[in-house]
Amino acid sequence: MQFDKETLKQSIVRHLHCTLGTDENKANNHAWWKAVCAAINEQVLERLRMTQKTHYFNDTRAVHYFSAEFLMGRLLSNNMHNLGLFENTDKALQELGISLTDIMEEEPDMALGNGGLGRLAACYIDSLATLEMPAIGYGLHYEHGLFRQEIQNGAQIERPDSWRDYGNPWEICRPESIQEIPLYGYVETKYGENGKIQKEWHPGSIVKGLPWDIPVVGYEGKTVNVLRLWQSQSSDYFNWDVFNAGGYVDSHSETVQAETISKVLYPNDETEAGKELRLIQQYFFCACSLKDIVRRYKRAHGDDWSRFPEQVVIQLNDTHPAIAIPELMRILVDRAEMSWDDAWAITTKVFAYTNHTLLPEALEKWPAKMIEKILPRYLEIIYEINHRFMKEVDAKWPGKTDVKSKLSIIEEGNEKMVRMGHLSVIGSFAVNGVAEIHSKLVKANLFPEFDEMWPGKFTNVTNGITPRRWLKACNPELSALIDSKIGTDWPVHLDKLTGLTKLAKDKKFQDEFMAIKRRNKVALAEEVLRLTGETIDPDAIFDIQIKRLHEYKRQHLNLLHIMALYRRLLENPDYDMHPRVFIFGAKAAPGYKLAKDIIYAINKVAERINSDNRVNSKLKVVFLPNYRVSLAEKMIPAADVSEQISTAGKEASGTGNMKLSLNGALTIGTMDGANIEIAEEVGEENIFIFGLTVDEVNALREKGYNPHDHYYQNAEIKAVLDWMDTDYFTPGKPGELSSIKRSLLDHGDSYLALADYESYSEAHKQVDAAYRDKAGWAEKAIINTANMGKFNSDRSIRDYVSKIWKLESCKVNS
Ligand code: GP0
Repeated sequence: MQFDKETLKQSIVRHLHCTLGTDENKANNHAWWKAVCAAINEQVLERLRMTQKTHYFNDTRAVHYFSAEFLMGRLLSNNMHNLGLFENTDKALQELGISLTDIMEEEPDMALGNGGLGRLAACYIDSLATLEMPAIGYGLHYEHGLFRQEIQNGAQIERPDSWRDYGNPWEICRPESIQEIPLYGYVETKYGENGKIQKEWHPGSIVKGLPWDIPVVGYEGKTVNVLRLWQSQSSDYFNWDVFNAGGYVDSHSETVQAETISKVLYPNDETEAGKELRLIQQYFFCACSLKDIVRRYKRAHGDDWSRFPEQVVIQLNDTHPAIAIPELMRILVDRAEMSWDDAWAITTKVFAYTNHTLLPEALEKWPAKMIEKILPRYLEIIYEINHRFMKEVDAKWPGKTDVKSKLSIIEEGNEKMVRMGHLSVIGSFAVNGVAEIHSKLVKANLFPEFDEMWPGKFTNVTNGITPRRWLKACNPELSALIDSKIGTDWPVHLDKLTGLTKLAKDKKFQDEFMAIKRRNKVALAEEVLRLTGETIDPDAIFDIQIKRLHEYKRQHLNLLHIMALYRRLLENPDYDMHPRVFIFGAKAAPGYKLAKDIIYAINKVAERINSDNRVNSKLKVVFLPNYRVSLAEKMIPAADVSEQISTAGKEASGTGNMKLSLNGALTIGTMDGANIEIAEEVGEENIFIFGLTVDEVNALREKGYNPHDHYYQNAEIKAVLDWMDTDYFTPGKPGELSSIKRSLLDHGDSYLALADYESYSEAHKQVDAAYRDKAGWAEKAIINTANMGKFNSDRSIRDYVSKIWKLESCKVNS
């Protein structure tokens, strides 16, 4: 049953009356939004039911995507597009006198993730449903997602995010599938008949896991999979005073209360806090999910475990769910009373692991003591896994204790630590990095001996993004233009965008393409005015850097260059540059001092520049508060320039780089992560590459890097850094920006910002020159869009399916 305009109209009004208890005259936008969601949900839930029935009857092999984060954003627009109901809903609402654009703004983002890793999971479940793969996402139903960012006097303030305060129309509560999860306590060793040792865990407490299902609608609405998120049952209050005082998450009580487990997402991206509650969160959702999987498997296969690895593959999104490996061992050995070897044979056919970073501070380690306290039986199992693994290492490298201690799951030292990366590699049948270069570095630098032990276990799957959300839904005008030129099936066959290549030099097409870009810029300018009070010129170059705030991502390199431009303009009012607006969006982890200082500095520099009428016809800077998926959807279609400027070797892949290029922005970037593959696809003439390569970075470090050399040799660098010590940007408060200077000089500039500065500045001159050639720029922008086919997340999923999961798609009957 396809909904036409009339049916939709009736359904929306019926829901307004019968679900929302209001009517057309009284309803505000929020009520209209809910009524529209309810109307769309009729289709969603029908397809969900059909999908589940089909998968059940076909007893399909399925992938289970375990992730501590799913950064879903808003779902209404996405679901309408994927069901092909967008236009009819729009028309139906028009006839009711309601603006669809306005009511879509009512939807809070589901911000159950920090950044790239969480958004990747969201794109992947979209592609899995689109490709009609039997798949389920498993994660945590955080009551509070990533904090809402406010900017007060230039500084980031964290406010709690309450995405469910007025209910979430997309989630279905499933109390019939509650799981009970043990914690704490002790292990009893028993001797059964014929001396067989049996372990029994006597838990100190039990928590309940309540599942919420979010339907995941594939494109064209054939398959609707689910994302199942676990809530620990809560009743208690959450102490917001502790939250705001910077204590943020952890309660001071000795044992974590059941209800706090799923209260809040840890806001640290690419760092590990080592907090007990975080470990419990990981364990909690893995244990609930595995029980759920086992229950479903047993329903079909009873106690015959032999087919388990044929039916179940579990993808670990980073090491956050690695505790699932010993959990499956516990189920098989302690519960199903299987021999260790049989259990291990099954386990190592079930798990596969994706590595997302090489940053040492992001590689998870847990104190063995902590695991012992919370999960006593798991520590024993981890020791046993390690013990047997050490024998293998010894067989391969006899007597080499250094290799053993390097590879051991247990890091010896003052405090014994459990290395979750090692556990993941050892317990998985496949390990992948997320871009070509990153996967090479994973093998060569992070896990070389593991690669030697198990040739072929390591592989690459380059990340991707869903073109449904990141082009079709967020850039409707460009999508319509593309439809008119190459047909309408590009959202599932993104390679077809190459059909635009032949139009790249076509004057009329260039004009249409750039006119759309300009209208998107006008729309963003309005948003900027609304959010910051700043007026920006749509004819300026919109130069955008959007991502988490991290030293390795080098927002401060961008800032140094902005300050340098400002200085050039002050020294020479005729300094020749096309007007440029630098636009930032970034959240900093609440405890990451320097990251917050950089946000503050960007805002202070922005204030000074924007209010300086000597320069602000040519230069402006805006920092948009509370960067999140729904804001990204407005910024990306309006970008001319995409800043992807991480230190080579540090950004595993990047995915914002793909989104921006797909929408016709040109990248200024280093040879890092997927930038390298983007350059390959679009060609060197259509991207601005600068800076040290991975090899050059290593060579420089080898030789000994001294940032002071750049400070003394480059007058502009010196002037700009010294400027930070004055009160020019912070009147009456000199030194407020000095921490950045100190990090670059006194603390050694760990991410080589100064080493790359000159090359970056030169690349920006090329950007400026290129933009003045209107036709040349349009051609480059079109070529960028045309060549992004590779970065469709459908391609990534097909790679996972063929290289790792060995899944088959399953048609769901209409
Ligand atoms: C990697 F290790 N990433 C982590 C992490 O804790 N959080 C996170 O978002 C990111 C990488 O930084 C990335 O390069 C990558 O593309 C993404 O994971 C998905 O693989 C940022 O885009």
